[in-house]
Amino acid sequence: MIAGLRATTEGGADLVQLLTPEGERVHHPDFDIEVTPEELRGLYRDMVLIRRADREGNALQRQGQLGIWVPLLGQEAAQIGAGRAMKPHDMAFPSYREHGVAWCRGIDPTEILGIFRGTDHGSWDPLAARFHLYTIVIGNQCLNATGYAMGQRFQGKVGDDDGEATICFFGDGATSQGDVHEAMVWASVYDAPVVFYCQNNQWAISEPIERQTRVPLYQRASGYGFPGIRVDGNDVLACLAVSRWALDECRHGNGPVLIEAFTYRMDAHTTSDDPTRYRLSDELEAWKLKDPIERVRVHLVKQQWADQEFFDSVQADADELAARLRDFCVNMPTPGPERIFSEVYAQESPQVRAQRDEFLDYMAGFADAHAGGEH
Ligand SMILES: Cc1ncc(C[n+]2csc(CCOP(=O)(O)OP(=O)(O)O)c2C)c(N)n1
Ligand SMILES: [Mg+2]
Repeated sequence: MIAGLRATTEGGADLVQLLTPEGERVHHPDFDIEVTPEELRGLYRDMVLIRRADREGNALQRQGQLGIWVPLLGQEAAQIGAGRAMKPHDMAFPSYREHGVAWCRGIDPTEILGIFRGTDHGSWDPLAARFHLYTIVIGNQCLNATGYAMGQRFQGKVGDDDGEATICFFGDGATSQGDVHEAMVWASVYDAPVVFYCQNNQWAISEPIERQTRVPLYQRASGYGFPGIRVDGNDVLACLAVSRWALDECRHGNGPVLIEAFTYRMDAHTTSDDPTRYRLSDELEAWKLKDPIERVRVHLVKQQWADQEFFDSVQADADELAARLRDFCVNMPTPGPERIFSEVYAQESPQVRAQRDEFLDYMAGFADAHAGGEH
């Protein structure tokens, strides 16, 4: 079915917004925050840089350097707002599209490339970065996050300003998975300090939000017994404010919280997908007017919080990042196939050693043997 221009371009009366698509600052009775010009410039820079990294990832896939790419285009505010709301000791569990949150956790975008080139599962240490590895199995990370958050609670790590919180990222389609339901039940009855952060980007590959729910997703929280908030997912200030509030609730022992970041997937689901097969371009055009970066740029200019020199320097940083990513990607070594024997088990066993030796003997039988080399 091709969907028409749907009501889902509007978030409704409950939508928390602090910066309109036109770049006007508006106020909210519950979730207002003040940011300095420097902070807002920082959020702008984050969004521009991660969008640029995302576009480069897409281009690298098109040029055969990556097997697949998962674009975040359009979801920069939802991710940077939530990522920048986290304190250093908070923990995040992503799905596979959270390049912006990874950025906020200090993970260099080069570390994501191996996942989509098929050479590793992510090269960062999840505990050190306080950012778990990407999860492709839809909704599964909500169970992991809930288990982790229950541990935070049982170990007495919640209760005051220094408490810890967990945030879990998933999509609108994921809300139809049993894992997400189970996670919310467990989180609720154990008061787990977990923020369920649903990026409702209106689509689960080709399935529209109408096929996931008859009620706005944030309202489902009441069925589990915790608060649910719908935030303008294209408004980085609102995402920052609501996420900060929700994480603070959790660290003080008042979790869980559900946040529905109402946003839009501007590009294809992945580079393997062609969205023109199932959605009309007028929907995309309507969402382009709500671009998360443009409204911050307009606001910075209107407030005279940024000059041309600043915008030029961000552009130069983005160009440099893109060049660095490209350089890293085209020079990435291809690991030898024997790595499967050394990196699956923590400790070598006699059986695995024997299988490895047999495999290496076999590979050595080829004239242009590839085993053991980087090509
Ligand atoms: C358990 C499981 N079922 C199916 C898939 C295939 N799949 C990959 S992405 C996706 C859609 C997810 O949509 P949503 O949760 O809205 O997240 P989005 O991709 O829009 O960020 C599906 C069904 C999968 N990865 N895991
Ligand atoms: Mg989705």
